[in-house]
Amino acid sequence: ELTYPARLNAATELIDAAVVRHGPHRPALRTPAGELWTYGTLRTRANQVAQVLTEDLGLVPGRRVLLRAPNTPWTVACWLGVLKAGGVVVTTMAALRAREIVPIAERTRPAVALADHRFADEIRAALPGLTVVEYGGSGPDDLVARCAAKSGEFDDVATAADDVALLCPTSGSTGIPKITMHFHRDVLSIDNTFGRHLLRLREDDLVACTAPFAFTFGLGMLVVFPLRAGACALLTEAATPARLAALVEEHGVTVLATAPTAYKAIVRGGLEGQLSGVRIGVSAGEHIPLTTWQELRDRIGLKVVDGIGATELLHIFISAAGDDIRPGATGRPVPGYRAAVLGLDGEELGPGEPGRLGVIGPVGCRYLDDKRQQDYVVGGWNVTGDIFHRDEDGYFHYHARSDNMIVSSGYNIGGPEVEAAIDTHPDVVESAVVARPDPERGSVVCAFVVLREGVTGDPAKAREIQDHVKQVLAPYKYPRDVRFHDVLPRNTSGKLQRFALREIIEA
Ligand code: 3SK
Repeated sequence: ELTYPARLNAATELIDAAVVRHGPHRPALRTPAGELWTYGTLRTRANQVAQVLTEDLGLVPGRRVLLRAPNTPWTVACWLGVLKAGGVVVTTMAALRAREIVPIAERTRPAVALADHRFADEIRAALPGLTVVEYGGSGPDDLVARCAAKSGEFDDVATAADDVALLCPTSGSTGIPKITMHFHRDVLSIDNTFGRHLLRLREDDLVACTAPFAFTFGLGMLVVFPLRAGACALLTEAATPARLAALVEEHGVTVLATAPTAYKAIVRGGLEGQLSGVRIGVSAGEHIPLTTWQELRDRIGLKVVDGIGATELLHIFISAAGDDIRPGATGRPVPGYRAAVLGLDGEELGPGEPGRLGVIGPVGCRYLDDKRQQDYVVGGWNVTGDIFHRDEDGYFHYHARSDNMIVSSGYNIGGPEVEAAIDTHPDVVESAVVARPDPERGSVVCAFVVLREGVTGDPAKAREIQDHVKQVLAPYKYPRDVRFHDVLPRNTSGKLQRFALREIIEA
């Protein structure tokens, strides 16, 4: 049982406590360009951000701050600074486009946005009326310049352990974002469970992770776990698998966390030798194929720690590490969590029977004002939408996703959201999107498109539609496979028959 004091500020525990425990001079954050922030520097800058927010921008505890930026040291300072000020961080993927940010902002109603200078104009145009403070640019109002004028001394707001700290949007299968809420104690819980029992970082570790902070896999791997251990994070902005492998070797990364797609590409490219200094490899976002796992073990002795997590539960809740790994299985419930395979009526199924995964633990799903809460939390279980079976020894084995969510390279892509984007193309009459199995990415988005009469469905038109989707949605959501049909299969009530589309793909 994990217990926390009634008054708890996650940022105080993450950075101020770390400075006391590990000293101000230890490296906390590094970048491939050679930037180095010590624990002392990070604390000062996080305090300065909190000062700007409260003294200049009038932020009061409980108000929300939209954070829009790639993984940079200043983004970490902003994230900690908002929590120190008692604010609530609204995390957004840098890859999202204006039309995806607007519904998130409408739901979360931020008081202010902190944005990397490369994203500031887009957000100003999308959300007129919102105060946007940018950083990393050169203007006199830049957050970095404002921080330089502050003392760096700040008394963190004494938030309650169950005050909301984070609002993390997750796209859901409908494309209408669900906003998950997480408390200050939840931030520490992920370290007290997965971090402490499975990951076990050391002070001398250098951690790299390709996931953005807005994907809570990245937040845990690059911010929460390293700061709790006194370790250092190497912050890389989007990197190809080849670049990632080179960075790992060049910088002496000892802990690597990425999606199976990257591990697969590294193995396929024969680059795994560059990972030979990695003592822990973590894989999440989707299930790592057994062949990739075995190749890494056989070629470089790396036994990758697979894990399943969810934004709703903040981080990983089933996993295995070291000698506990059973190749092919995801693992067992992380200490602190219980898991079960549930039948259609919510009954617990026995070994070998596939069903819906249910999880209970210190972090649970709390959607902000959303009736879909009742679909996720059923009979006390968090029902994640994944199909698993449990074996006789209590290891959980992954089967598939149960909804219309397409998981591609670890990204969750809501089919209807992509369809809505395709349908805004002037030549498109209607479209339907399904997952097409893919050896590299797990699945890719496959779109069946009906064009206006007289328009030819050729490769050029397919590319045009792909480009169109990339303009209106985060580019990773675009359909990699576009097929043209005269009509879409529908039943007599007019309902789309997706299974018929899947049959076409399989044929
Ligand atoms: O969505 C996931 O798969 C995930 C994995 C690890 C940590 C957090 C998340 C959301």
